Amino acid sequence: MTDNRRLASPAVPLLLGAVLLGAACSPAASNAPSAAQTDLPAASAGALPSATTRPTATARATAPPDVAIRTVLGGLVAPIGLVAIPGDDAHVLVFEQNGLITRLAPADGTATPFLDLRERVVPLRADYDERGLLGLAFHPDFAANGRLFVYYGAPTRKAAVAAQDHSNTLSEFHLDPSDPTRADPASERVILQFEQPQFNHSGGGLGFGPDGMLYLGTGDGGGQGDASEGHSAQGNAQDLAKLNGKVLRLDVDGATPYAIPADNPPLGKGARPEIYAYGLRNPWRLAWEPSGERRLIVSDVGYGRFEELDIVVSGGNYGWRIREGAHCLDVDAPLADLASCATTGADGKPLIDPVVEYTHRSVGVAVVGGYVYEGSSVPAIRGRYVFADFSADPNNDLSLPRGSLLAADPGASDTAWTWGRLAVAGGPLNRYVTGMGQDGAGELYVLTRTTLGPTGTTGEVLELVAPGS
Ligand SMILES: [Ca+2]
Repeated sequence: MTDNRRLASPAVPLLLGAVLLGAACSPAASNAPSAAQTDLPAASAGALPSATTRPTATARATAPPDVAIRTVLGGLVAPIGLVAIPGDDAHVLVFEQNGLITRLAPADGTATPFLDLRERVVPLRADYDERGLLGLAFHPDFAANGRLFVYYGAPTRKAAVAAQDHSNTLSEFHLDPSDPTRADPASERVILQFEQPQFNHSGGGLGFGPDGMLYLGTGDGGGQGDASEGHSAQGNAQDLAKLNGKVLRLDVDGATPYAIPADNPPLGKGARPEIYAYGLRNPWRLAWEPSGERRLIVSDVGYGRFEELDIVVSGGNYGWRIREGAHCLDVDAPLADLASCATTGADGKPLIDPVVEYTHRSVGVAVVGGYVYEGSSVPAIRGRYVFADFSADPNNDLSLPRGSLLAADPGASDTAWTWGRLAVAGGPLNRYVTGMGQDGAGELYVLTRTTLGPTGTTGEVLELVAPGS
């Protein structure tokens, strides 16, 4: 069954029973939810399904709170990211899925318009959508050159072609020389565009690495199982001729609009040279460790059962759609436990398992990558990688917001990290969590809303603070 057919079915409350960042395509959330859930083996329905998953014992609803939240800004539509402005520790940019970018002083909540891309972003569906403005990153020399980059879904350039939903667009803007508190909306320069067959799984992780290169996480193109119309026979994520389902690495200083870094991995004849890593489904967020090895941590949203964090290295194959998390996957029977599957991709290279994975039954349906905490206001989480999940969907019901905060302990090993829930003062968040943010001092923020779709005015910027503060 194609995603389009499923989307067209009036009998399936897909947009409330399904969802974000690809969890919408879960077969458990569409065709036979009850059977799918009850068919899950006990080992998979619990919290500890695999050797790569070692939750800590810190996380029970009754535990003392690890963190508290402070509302910094409300009344937004769909905030999904917050990034520190280089050279200006007093301000951050908050970006929303609908294309609005706001300059915010977290200390007092002062917010002013920075850039409005609403007319350039593909029109969003109010009930549920994964398109829109998905990523924002400052050039490493932003304080001197005023350059910043955004990744968004624009109306497709190929309207006459079947299975083209929108054009994934990476663009550069620069500050307005007459008002450096804003970007110049006329300064857009498109760096890269590529087509996306479906409305979901556009990725969105965007950032400059310690090496000065620009990294972009791209989704597999959407639909279900990386096997819908417009997807390659082996899936887009395993097709090195496509940009979908990858982490790309570009040198935006070496040429116009970009150069291929000389040390991008050699991936063979026909491979797109922008590809840094592949076999990803929907790499929604990415960030580097702030010190030490500076490993690249990518959150890859799963299909029907498993959410994952990956340490992404040059030339790595992260398994999708041969595997989901550390588990074999049959896209035609995605809830089945396969005894075995390929351990390498078509190129013979090994598939790399996640450092953290969790089940939909144990936590939630879509992992939201965060940051290693290096701030000072919450000593209890210092050094931990703080991340989130969009929402739990007990009984395939996503109509209530049930986002979670999580934290992992980056270890020396790239094979298994301990992790657990963060207990929030006052109880559950009761919000959908759509993104994490980090200011110039390393303090962390959570971007939320209480509507499933990108509509309304329930969007909030929450700061993580110490309990009792
Ligand atoms: Ca994977």
